[in-house]
Amino acid sequence: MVSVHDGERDGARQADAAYARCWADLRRAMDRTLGGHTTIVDSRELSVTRMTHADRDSLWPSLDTMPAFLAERFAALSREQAARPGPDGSLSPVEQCWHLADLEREGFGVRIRRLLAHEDPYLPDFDGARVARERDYRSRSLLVGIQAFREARAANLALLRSLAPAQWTRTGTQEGVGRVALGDLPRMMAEHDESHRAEIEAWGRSR
Ligand code: NI
Repeated sequence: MVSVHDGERDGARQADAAYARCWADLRRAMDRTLGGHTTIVDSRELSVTRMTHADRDSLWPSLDTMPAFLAERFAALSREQAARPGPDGSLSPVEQCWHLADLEREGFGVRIRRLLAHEDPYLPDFDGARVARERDYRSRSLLVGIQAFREARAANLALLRSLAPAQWTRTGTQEGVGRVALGDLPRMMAEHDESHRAEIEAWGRSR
């Protein structure tokens, strides 16, 4: 398993640390996912999802409502307020929205499509800290970021809901994680949402 991920190599900037915390949350979520819903079936640590349809169905409501959660918490902010960092160097509101939007498109969206289109694809890491540095999220529009996330999330969920049962067990290898099945993706998305919901709740309490 790989530990160097998502800005952990250069923790000098607070934003990097914030994205690294996000990664640590996701890593723990993956450990829970692999522990609770998958099995090691050979030396390559092939994991096969055991989530039931009921398990997955229980995740759709929170996955569906994450864009509305962002809009409800952030929509009334001025541009200056949206760019102000959260408590303890956590992400500003506009960074939260664009991080979620870009991860949804370039992380989860790309992984879902590669798992469907290819046999045992390699799934590159999405380096949230590097992407954030390169794209200067704080200079962007918060509302455009929420809309980008809303569209990407809706497209991913529509695709996931359209899958035939046999497709959920398609597998690939994700950089920094290992073997993942398509059926793991909804839970990974939900756990990632949850870590950001918690940060946004903390941001709300600190105001
Ligand atoms: Ni994150």
